[in-house]
Amino acid sequence: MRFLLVDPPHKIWTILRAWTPSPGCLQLLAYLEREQFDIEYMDCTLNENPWRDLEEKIRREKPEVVGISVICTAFVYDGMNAATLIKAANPKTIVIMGGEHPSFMAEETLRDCPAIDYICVGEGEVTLTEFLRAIEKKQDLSKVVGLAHLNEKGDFVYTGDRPFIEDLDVLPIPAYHLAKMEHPFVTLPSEGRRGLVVNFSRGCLWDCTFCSESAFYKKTWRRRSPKLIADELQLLKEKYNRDIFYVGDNTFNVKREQGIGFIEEMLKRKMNQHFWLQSRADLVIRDEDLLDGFREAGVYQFMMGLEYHSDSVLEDIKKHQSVEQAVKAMELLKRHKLMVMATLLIGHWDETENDRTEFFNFFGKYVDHFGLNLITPLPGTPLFYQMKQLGRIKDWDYRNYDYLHAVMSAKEVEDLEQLNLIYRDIMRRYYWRPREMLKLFSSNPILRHHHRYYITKVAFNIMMHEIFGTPIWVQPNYQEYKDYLVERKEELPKELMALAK
Ligand code: B12
Ligand code: SF4
Repeated sequence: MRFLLVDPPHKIWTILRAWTPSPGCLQLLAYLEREQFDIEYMDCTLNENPWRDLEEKIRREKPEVVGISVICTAFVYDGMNAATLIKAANPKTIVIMGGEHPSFMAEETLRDCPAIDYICVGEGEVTLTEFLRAIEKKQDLSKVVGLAHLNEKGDFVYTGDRPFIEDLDVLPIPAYHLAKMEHPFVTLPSEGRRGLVVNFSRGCLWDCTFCSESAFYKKTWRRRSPKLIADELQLLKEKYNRDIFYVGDNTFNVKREQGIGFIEEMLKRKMNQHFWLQSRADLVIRDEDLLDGFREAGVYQFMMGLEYHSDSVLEDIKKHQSVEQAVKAMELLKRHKLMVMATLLIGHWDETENDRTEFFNFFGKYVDHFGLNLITPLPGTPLFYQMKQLGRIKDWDYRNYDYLHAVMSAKEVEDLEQLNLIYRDIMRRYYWRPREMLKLFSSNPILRHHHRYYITKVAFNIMMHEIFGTPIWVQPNYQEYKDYLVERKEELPKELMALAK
C-alpha cells in the first residue's frame, strides 16, 4: 500500500523569506519508514508549480492513502484545498489530515471540507501507523484510537484520545533524506551559513492562555535526550552541511538537566554549530550559571516570550512571570554575551495608546530582536473559548490567524484595520531608530547579518508597499489555489471551484 504525506503549498515565511521541511512531517515519515511502509513525501511549497504538480502526481501515481499536514491554523485552508484537489484527481484516495488545528477543530474541519475522510487527533506516529495497518489489512478503523470522521449519517465520530508517546528517544532521527534539503528556500539567512529549523521536544509545563502548544500537549513536556540531539545535529552537519539552527522547542530548558546535557554534548563534539533557543525568563534566571556554557556550546540567542511590560496583562494571560523577571533575564543574557529576542503581544482588550508608548519604550531599550505579535485567539486555546464567548472575535478567516493580523477588536480600537496599522507603525518605528541602524554595522556578525537582511529586504519592502503600493514579496512559485483552478477551469467541475477556500 502506498502512502503519500503532503505538506500543502504555502506562502513562505515572509519575515525571513525562508522555508523549512516540517520537523513533524519528517518525524512521521521516519517512523513509518521504520515500520516498513511504502512512503513518499511531497513538500509542495518547494515545487515549481505546486498545485499542478500535486494534481499530476495523484493522477499518475494514485497513492491509496494521502496524509495532509496542517501545523498552523493559518495553513488550514491550504490543507483543505489540497484535500479537495486530491479527491478530484482520484476519488478513490483515502485522505487523512493531522496537525494542531485539525486536532482541535476536528468536527468543524471535516464538515468544512468533505474531501477529508479522517482526522488524526493529537500526536501522529502511532495513530497513523495503526490507521495504515488497519487499511492494509481491511480491519475495523473504529479500533484505531485518535481518529475522527463523519459517519454515513453525517454524525461526528471520535475514537478517543491517544496517550502520548512516553519516551521521545524511541523515535528515529527525522527522515531528512526524504526532504529537499538543497532547495534554495530551505535555509535561514544567517551570515552565509545554512540554517534549519529543528525540534527536540514536545509541549510545555505552563499554561499561557493563548498558547496552542500547551493546549495540544495538555501541559506536558517530553524531550529527546541530549546524546540523541547531538547525533541528529552531527548528521545535519556531516551530511547536509547545516550549522545554524532555530531550535523550535517551545521551552528548551524546562529541566536544568536538559541544558546541562546539551552543553556537555556540544562541547564534547566540537561541531562549531550555532543555535537560537527558546525559553522563559524565569528559566534563564534559574540557569544563570549555565549561560556561559550555553554560549560556549554555540548558543547565540535566547528567544523568550516576554509578551508585555505590565504585570496585570501577564497575570491575565497566565504567563506566571513578572516584568521584574523579564528585565533580569534580559540583563543576564546581555551580561553573558547572548542575544535577546523577545516575542511580544500587543492588541490586548484594555490596551491604550499610552500603554503602547510605554511598551515601545520598555522593550526598545533591551532587545536585539523584536518578535512583535498581535494577540490571536488560536482555536483550541483557553483564549479562543474565552474570546468567542465574549464575542470579541471579529474575523473568522483562519488565514489571518498568524499573529500578524488583528482578528479581535480592543476596547478602544474596534476596527481591525486600525489595529493592523498600529502594529505596522510600531514595527516601522522600532526598525527605523538609530539604535537599530547601528546594528547594521555591529561587530556581532549574526546580528549584523540579520539586520542587513531584515532592513534591506523585509522592512524596505514593507515601506515601499505602504508609500508607493509596490507588492509585498511572495515567493516566485506561489500560486493561489483559486488562480490555479481559474487557469485550468475547463477541466475542473464547478463544485470544485465552489469548494476552493
Ligand atoms: C517548524 C515550524 C514552522 C516552519 C514551517 C514548517 C512547515 N513545513 O510547515 C516555519 C519556520 C516556516 C514556521 C512558520 C510559521 N509558524 Co511555525 N512552527 C514551527 C515549529 C517550531 C515546529 C513544528 C513541529 O514540527 N513541531 C513538532 C512536531 C512533532 O509536532 P507537529 O508538527 O504538531 O506534528 C505532530 C502532530 O501534529 C501530528 N501531525 C502533523 N501533521 C500530520 C499529518 C498527518 C497525516 C498525521 C496523521 C499527523 C500529523 O503528528 C506529528 C508528530 O506527532 C512550531 C512550534 C513547535 N514547537 O511545535 C511552530 C508553530 C507550528 N508555528 C506557529 C506559527 C504561528 C507560525 C507562523 C504563522 C508565525 C509567523 N507569525 O510568521 C509562521 C507561518 C508563516 C508562513 N507562511 O510560513 C505556531 C502555530 C500555532 C497555531 N496553532 O496556528 C506554532 C505552534 C508556534 C507557536 N507556539 O506559536 N513554523
Ligand atoms: S511558556 Fe511558552 S510554550 Fe509554555 S505555555 Fe507559555 S507560551 Fe506556551
